[in-house]
Amino acid sequence: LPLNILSSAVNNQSPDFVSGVAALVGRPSSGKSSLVNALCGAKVSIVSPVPQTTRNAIRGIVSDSRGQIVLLDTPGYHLSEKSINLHMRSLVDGTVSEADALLYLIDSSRMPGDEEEAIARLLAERALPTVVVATKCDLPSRIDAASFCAEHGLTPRAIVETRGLDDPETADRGASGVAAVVDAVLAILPEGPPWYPEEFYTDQDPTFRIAEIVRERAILRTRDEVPHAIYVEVADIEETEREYRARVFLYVERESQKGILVGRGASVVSAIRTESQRILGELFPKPVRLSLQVKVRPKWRHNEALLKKLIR
Ligand SMILES: Nc1nc2c(ncn2[C@@H]2O[C@H](COP(=O)(O)OP(=O)(O)OP(=O)(O)O)[C@@H](O)[C@H]2O)c(=O)[nH]1
Ligand SMILES: [Mg+2]
Repeated sequence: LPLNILSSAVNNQSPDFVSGVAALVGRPSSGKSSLVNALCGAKVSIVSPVPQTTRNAIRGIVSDSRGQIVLLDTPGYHLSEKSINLHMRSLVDGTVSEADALLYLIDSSRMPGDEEEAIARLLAERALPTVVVATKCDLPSRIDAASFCAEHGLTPRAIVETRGLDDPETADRGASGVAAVVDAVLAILPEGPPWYPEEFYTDQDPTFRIAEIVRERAILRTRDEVPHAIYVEVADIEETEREYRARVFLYVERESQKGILVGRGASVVSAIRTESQRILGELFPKPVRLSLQVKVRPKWRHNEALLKKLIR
């Protein structure tokens, strides 16, 4: 299967080549995963309008002649005492500790609230080299990132605006602000060799990518509490000469949610399957054939052992 980590490095680097980890931090739905995908020029991290879509620290890789940025997408920083949110928040804290630089995303279309204040406090304490990204500048502005940072004792090395990244595939790297984000991050990373071959844009294993694409499609087809109640497990993958075949379970917490996810005459789960296969077909070198089954696992979001496995 593709996309395993290789140890060989890019050789044609300049003497002042930089490399390092840049972690993306921001409240839920601030546009972190959309920015990672735009930076990498590929679908690395799943995106939806539902807050708390990302549950893991997802790596995307950006390389050019000046350096290599290892991006770490993180779950939105959400103030809630539910155990799943505690797990996600501690993942963000851990990710920030590993980073050489931070990308702090401030959604310019939303009023800052307690959550934004809490993130600003956290980042001010860490004092890592930071690029602030004011996202969604195509929408009416409700916050001025520069004065917000000044009020909260943050001294970013740069403030960059991004726009139009709800459609990262068509976004122009210049006009959308994506190229400026790359320039700003390369300017603050330490000198060092590349960690991945130049052509790599992620290090996720195929099993995780399949699970995430299926979860994205399931989130986009459901509403209210259902998206949050879904987790996906790939039971097994088989590779034949022509295709990959994966058996996938979608778990929800209640019978009623299962009914919604399956849909009348299995219409919803069939649509999830078709869409996932189409997207995975573009990501993998061969077609991916899925068999999906919806199952109920009561209160999985309170299962500490499972959360430890899922959120990392
Ligand atoms: N108008 C507009 N919408 C955007 C932009 N960037 C992202 N969005 C939308 O914002 C929503 C959330 O985007 P995500 O990239 O999933 O946000 P996130 O920060 O990763 O969210 P979590 O993983 O839930 O924390 C999606 O509906 C995106 O399409 C932008 O530049 N402009
Ligand atoms: Mg995300």
